[in-house]
Amino acid sequence: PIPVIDLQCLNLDSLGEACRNWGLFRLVNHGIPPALLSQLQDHASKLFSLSFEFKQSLFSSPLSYFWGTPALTPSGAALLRGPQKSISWVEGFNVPLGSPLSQLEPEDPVLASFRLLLEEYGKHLARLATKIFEAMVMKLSLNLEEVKSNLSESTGYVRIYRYPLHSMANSTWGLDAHTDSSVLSILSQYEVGGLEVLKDSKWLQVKPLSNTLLVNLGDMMQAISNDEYKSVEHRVKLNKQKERISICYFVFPDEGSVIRSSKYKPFTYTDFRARV
Ligand code: AKG
Repeated sequence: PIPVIDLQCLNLDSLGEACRNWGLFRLVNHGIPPALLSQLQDHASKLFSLSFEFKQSLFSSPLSYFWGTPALTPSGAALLRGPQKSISWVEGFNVPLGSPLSQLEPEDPVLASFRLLLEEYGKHLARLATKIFEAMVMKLSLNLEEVKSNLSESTGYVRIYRYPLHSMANSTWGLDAHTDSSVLSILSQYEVGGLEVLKDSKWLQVKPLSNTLLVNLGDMMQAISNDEYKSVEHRVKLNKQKERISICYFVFPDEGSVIRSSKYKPFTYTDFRARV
């Protein structure tokens, strides 16, 4: 079973084991109100149900819209593994948390309430990311001050996905196998499953559990840990009956900041992006 980490009584040994052996874990007692998670889900569904033209018109707003590929932002892996495979059936929004969401059209009621929820959610995510990252660094016996200066919660971003239902769900991918280039990714998935992770060369389903978040380590964390921790390969299957909505928060350092690890040459976030 996928490891479970309780944030209220954080056990560093269990955390280290999950990071080494799995590269992901379920997070419980994270302190995010269940109502906030379900409201976000409802609002995301409403946002996706708006017209394509409207969604496209948000392209250059802080909620940049994509369809088919999350191309505006780094999609993974590069320093450690080279270019990633392609991705397919998905639409979504990228929301950089550091950007002024207040620029969103205030007269649109769906956007107005979505913005408030995202701002609230963003604060929780920044809190979780900091706590989890610090615990990982402590477990790795790295110098927190040195590594921490690389991280900035405001440079993380949220990506909201909708995977449409698809009659050929077995042969069509929402997201093809990939790793994340982030330090950490914190995923909120709802009732509809589809996420799979690679463990010991086998694909395992990661069923959604209520009020449980999923944390997966990205390539940057693998590099920071000198490969002790693992950036886990994952993919998303489509569903024949139901569409799937998920919300993922990617933790990234400031663009110019240099990440040092003894195994790799010093690298920057931009190095990771450049190779995608
Ligand atoms: C990613 O954002 O890297 C994902 O794999 C998303 C996973 C999901 O939607 O459950």
